[in-house]
Amino acid sequence: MKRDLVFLVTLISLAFLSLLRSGYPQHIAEESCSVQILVPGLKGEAGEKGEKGAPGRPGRVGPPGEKGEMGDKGQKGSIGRHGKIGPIGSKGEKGDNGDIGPPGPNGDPAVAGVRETDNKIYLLVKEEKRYKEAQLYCHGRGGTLSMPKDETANNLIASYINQAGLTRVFIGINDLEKEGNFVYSDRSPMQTFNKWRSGEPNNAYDEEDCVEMVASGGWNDVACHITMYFVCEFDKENV
Ligand SMILES: [Ca+2]
Ligand SMILES: [Ca+2]
Repeated sequence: MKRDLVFLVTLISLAFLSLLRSGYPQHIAEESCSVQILVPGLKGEAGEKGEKGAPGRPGRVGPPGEKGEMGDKGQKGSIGRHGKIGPIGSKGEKGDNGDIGPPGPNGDPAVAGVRETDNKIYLLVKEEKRYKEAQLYCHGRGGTLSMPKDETANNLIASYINQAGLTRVFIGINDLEKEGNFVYSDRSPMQTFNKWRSGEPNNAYDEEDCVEMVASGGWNDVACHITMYFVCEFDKENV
């Protein structure tokens, strides 16, 4: 481009100068030997490509884009911490009664607890037996029908039968071998201590050879074939 312009200016300058010198166009031919008429040559080849220019300035900030679509749901979070303990609730109503439980094991009907002294154990047996059966029962367990030989023992047995709600029990005294000769069930003879009730022993109907104690602690001879509860005694040394 620049070359074309230079060429054009040169051409115009030369033409103007030639007019000034000749005044007439025919002078051009006459003076052809001295004045060269410049005719433009052929267009040159394209030049080499220039180097890459520096980067331009950044453009202005564009307007906000449209709102995007909602993203996918995130992963489930971990378990949170325990909350604080709440206040104590009000008392509930009384529940229904529970079902009746199964029956307990059978107790020993013959035994109503025991009583003890320093060297004796007394056992009230709530089984009605004749005197000799009662004696066998006690003997089979290592004892005898009870033999109150002093006030203390007699009071203990009396208290025992009272607490059991009884009125009479066999004790270990009899005159089976010899009428009127009372001995203890271990065959030891009666001593000075006795608790015969007033008028006893009376050997009523000539058949009373065994002895009962009544709730007051008093003694009475009775028939041996009647049945009643009885009290055994055991030496602690033999238990
Ligand atoms: Ca008698
Ligand atoms: Ca009697």
